[in-house]
Amino acid sequence: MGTRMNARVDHDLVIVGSGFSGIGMAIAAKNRRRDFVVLEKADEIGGTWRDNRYPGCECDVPSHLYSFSFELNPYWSKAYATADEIQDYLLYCVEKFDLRQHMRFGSVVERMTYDEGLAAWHLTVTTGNGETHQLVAGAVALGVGALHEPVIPEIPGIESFRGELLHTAAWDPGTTVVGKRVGVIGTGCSGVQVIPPLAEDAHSLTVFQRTPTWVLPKVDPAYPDWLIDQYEKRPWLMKAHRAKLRAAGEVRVGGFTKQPAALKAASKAALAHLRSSIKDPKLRAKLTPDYTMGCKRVTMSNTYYPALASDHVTVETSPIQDADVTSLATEDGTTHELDVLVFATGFDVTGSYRHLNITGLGGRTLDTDWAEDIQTYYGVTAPGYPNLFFLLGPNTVLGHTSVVLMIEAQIGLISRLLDERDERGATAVQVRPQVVPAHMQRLDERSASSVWQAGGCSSWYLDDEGRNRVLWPGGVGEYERKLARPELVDYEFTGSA
Ligand code: N01
Repeated sequence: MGTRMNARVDHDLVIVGSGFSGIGMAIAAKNRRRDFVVLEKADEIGGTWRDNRYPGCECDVPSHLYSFSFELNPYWSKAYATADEIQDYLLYCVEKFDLRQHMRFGSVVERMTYDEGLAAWHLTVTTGNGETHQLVAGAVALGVGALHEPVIPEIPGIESFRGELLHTAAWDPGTTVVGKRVGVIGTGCSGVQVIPPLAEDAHSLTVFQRTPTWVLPKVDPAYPDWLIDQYEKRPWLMKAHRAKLRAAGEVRVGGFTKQPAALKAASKAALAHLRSSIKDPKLRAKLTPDYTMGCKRVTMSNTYYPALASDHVTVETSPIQDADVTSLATEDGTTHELDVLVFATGFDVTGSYRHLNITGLGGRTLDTDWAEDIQTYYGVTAPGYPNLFFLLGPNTVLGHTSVVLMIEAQIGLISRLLDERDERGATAVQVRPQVVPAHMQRLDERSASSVWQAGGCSSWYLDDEGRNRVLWPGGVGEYERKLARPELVDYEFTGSA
């Protein structure tokens, strides 16, 4: 099981979650012969790509960039992988690196409390059979996912609705909408993907749109067998392809943070896509965004607009008023009779952390600290929470390229900090509180001119005060360099093993 550094703990490292973050962290821990377990609340590995099983679910980041750099996959079937294909890739990684023996499925972390005397975390964990037990961890890495906790908007009367209610992120694969009257609330990335297949099967479909989305055409060719064959035989070719995709992502970030002409060109392409797909001027007006492209995540689809143009599909822009047993009413006085209502209404980004009830040094809680403002250092560590690490934490999500790159950089930093702690004979590592405000100020200054804050829209990227606490406002290369060569003076190493 690896080497345990601190004899007073059950495990040197506890990893929470088994999506890309948790699996990547587990591989790194295994390579370093650390003693670790992975706590997963579901009964199978995977996060986003296990839970998002709605029809049409795909990743809008190119497949060859959406994989670990150390485990490239020549077999992606097309430019943008489906959810199933990505989950299969993760399953493959778990088997290849023999991680199942470290997985504890059906394990829900209810509470985490830091014990300064032990320099360790006490975790209260409930298991599938309802039993609760305690674990003591020398360090905890949280890979609980930014996009995990579904948001269901409050709609007066919704509890009386007798039809089927579904959220895109908690889809029952047995669901069929054939011949049914379906409503979809939300037109973000999930809505744009789920609407076309639902429209194909449904008797009628009503799309409740609050804000129209920017939609680019999707160039998604299938990869021919000969290419897959070449990638298998000559991995350098696949690496070259990946390098190009990565460079394109780095160019895009300039568009989001400084809004140059590139974004204008993309807006033109999206509006041309809208014009050529939607002939009815009234519908086109409804679907035309009134905010700068990139302010919300840009979507890509060749089937979304044609679905909305179908005779049996209605785009309702009047706000939802309330629900009753069989219908949703909108403020314009229309009653929409429905058999199925789908929420494509997104995620509560800090919700996953709230459920963990994290108490750090001196009894401070992450909930209270983050209710005021989310303060982290490169999204990986937070002052007052020693030996605790976030994967894909605040200000490290990307709107333009692959988050797996960020996750790998974070895994490298966490591994380095833990190694350093152990080599120094210390028991705790935490970011020095005094370096964090200046770091956050730099992020704020960079975010202020970004399209996310200045683009004239609201989105899950911004907190209640309008501050970006989700996205990294820079390039991936820059982030990787910062994490690969950390300023160790920014961290405190305390205690003695
Ligand atoms: O969620 P969202 P999502 N009444 O929050 C609407 C990733 N992702 O699941 O814009 C009416 O973006 C809301 O309206 P408005 C990706 O990073 C990736 O679609 O707030 N409508 C909006 O239209 C993405 O950014 C892929 O006015 C209500 C929608 O619901 C992130 O997940 C695929 C409402 C929510 O959009 C989240 O995307 C899918 C209400 N009360 C998702 N409340 C990839 O391909 C909310 N809305 C990688």
